[in-house]
Amino acid sequence: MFEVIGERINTSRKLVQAAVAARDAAYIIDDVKKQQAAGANFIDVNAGARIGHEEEDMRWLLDTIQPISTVPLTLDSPDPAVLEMAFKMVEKTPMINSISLERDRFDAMMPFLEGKECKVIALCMDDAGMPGSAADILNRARELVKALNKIGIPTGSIYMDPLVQPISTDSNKGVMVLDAVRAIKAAFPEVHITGGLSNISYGLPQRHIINRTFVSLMMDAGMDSAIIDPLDAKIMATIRTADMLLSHDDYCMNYLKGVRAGAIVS
Ligand code: THG
Repeated sequence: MFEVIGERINTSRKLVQAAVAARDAAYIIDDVKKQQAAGANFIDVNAGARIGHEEEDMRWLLDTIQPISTVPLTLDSPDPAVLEMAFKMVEKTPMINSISLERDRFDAMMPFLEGKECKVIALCMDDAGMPGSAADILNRARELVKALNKIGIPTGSIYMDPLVQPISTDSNKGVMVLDAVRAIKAAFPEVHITGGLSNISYGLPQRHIINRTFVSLMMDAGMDSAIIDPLDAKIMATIRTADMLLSHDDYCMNYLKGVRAGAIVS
């Protein structure tokens, strides 16, 4: 079944940043409870936006969220030291967001991840920047799987993020990432595919319809997880419906449950 990573606890969002700065625990707790009730399978926690405060903000967020979280957390930081601190704080096996092939980050993350039990989001990013073709994405995915397997992370614990890029700058960017996802799944059937989706619509009007249509295409290609806003009822309904249409919902049970709960309307 598709796994939803709830993206709302991120200090790049104005209201979350204000709540974190004011140490308003009630706001954060309410938001996490809403994401869980809406069907989030993981809660992403990103404290990166208040420069110079990331470590203390992450610590406070984890102290605040952990007592009420019913699902595991996705620890979201580019800073290996913040991830290491956060990893030590959590009780449920977390998802680490993220590792990439960028030299500094890769070299710091490898010893940290070695032998650990966790899920890992692996970005198809290296020091040359964003990937330029489907083959480029596949090559980076291969390197990441190889390196992670070597330090004891099984392929089934890897969530590959192929990096979605704006279609407004190059009309092939949709097909490029869809082809890459198919190729990664053909080479590594056990690997998960995840990522943010909203980059696809960057620079275009009416972004939600683009994001929603794109997620169903990505799911057909093999995406089985995404970092999204679970309170966006329309994208959640699209995901539940696409999951059923792609044979991931025996007897249409989840779809019917969603309809009865009022979460899926046409
Ligand atoms: N891949 C991986 N991790 C990621 C991303 C990714 N983590 C961060 C990000 N991308 C996904 N998370 C968010 C969280 C919040 C928002 C977008 C992505 C968001 N953005 C509003 C906007 O852009 O309009 C901010 C507006 C506001 O509320 O102030 O809400 O791709 N592995």
